[in-house]
Amino acid sequence: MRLNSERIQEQNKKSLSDHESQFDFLANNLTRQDINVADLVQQLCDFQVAIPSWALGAGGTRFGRFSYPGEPSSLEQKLDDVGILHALTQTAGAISLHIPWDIPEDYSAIKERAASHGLVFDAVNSNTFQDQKTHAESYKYGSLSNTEKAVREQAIQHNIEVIEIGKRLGSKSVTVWLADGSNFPGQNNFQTSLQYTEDSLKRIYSHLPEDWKLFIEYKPYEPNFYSTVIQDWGTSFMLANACGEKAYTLVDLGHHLPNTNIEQIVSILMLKGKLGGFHFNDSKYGDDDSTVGSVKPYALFLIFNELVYGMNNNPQNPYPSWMIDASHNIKDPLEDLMQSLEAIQEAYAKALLVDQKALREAQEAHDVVGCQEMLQAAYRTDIRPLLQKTRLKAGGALYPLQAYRDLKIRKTLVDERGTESVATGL
Ligand code: LRH
Ligand code: MN
Ligand code: MN
Repeated sequence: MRLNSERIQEQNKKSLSDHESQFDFLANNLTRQDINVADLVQQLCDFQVAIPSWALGAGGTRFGRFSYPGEPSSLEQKLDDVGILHALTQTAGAISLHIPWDIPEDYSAIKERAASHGLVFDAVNSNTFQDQKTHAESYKYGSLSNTEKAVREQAIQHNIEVIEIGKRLGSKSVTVWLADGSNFPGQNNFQTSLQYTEDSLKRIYSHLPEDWKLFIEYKPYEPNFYSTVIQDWGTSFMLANACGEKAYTLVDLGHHLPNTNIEQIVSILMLKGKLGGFHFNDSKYGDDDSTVGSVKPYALFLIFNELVYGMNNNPQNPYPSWMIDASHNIKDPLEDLMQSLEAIQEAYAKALLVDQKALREAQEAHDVVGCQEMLQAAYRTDIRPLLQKTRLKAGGALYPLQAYRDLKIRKTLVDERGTESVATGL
């Protein structure tokens, strides 16, 4: 399925004049506040978010899975789906693969296909939370932390293979998320589990190419419900420090206990130069993997406010790698991803409106009300015309979701792939 730019431009024509008047109104307001609108548009154009290969099909839970018609059933088709998202939004210029869910067969064909959509390969993700038919050992009692050397060794080798796959694709980072932990008190020795994990991660780290990064993801619970070895940012940070300067903490928004102050975590990690990557999603309860910004949009804005501050003030922290890590049980995955992309861009754009210097001064003057007003004024600004302008400039759709529906893209995918195709992944 190819979505050429002529079709998108044709679609844009319908709403161009509406867009122009809304944009002019906003741009005038922002200019009056001494905000450089052209700079804003450029910063938004440069902001690209990776799409995980496992988010293109319907997710499901342990209670059931409802497939979505026209799901991509091969890596090629997944690339085509991300290509559609990127063509419409111009902000999804990368794909992140989970191994072994999406192992390329013909590397040059896959790379060509990605390039034809303007996509690059973001972090590769290892999987030591599911047993593989080709593997002798089981991860039932853990992987990198397992008390059995043979299991740890298998998990280490898998991660090394994932790095090798990533090298062939042009990825520059590997993300390790461990399900390791325990389900019952007394099941594991906490210290031994952590020590084995550290030793195993160091082995993986020693295979990392010079210009690569190792991202260590944390999560408090699930699938284990008593303890998780890498339960929080502190544990991930400790392990990243133990591995070395190419190892970083990865923050997944869904991997926190309710009400955790994620913006503060982001800020401290950036101060210490250790925020490597980000997985966006939203949740009401835990790792719900809901559409970004659907439940707590203000919290997302506050997180972006810290990210923008860190990107401006913390040269010790590399530019973070951005990815959506959401799943969709009932929605069209592509529509859901477009909603997530829009929410991310919206939060980023609003955070860019905050006058960091004025905020700093108000903080130092202990003007508590003033500080809050500044944040809320930025948050309450309807910046959607700015996002439309950014997409228009980059060749995307003014209204991606509307264009997707009007152009009947899902129908075309179903006609091509059938209603029975099933995507791999969670
Ligand atoms: C774990 C996680 C991690 C996995 C992905 C499938 O909950 O967020 O990033 O790799 O889900
Ligand atoms: Mn994640
Ligand atoms: Mn998760």
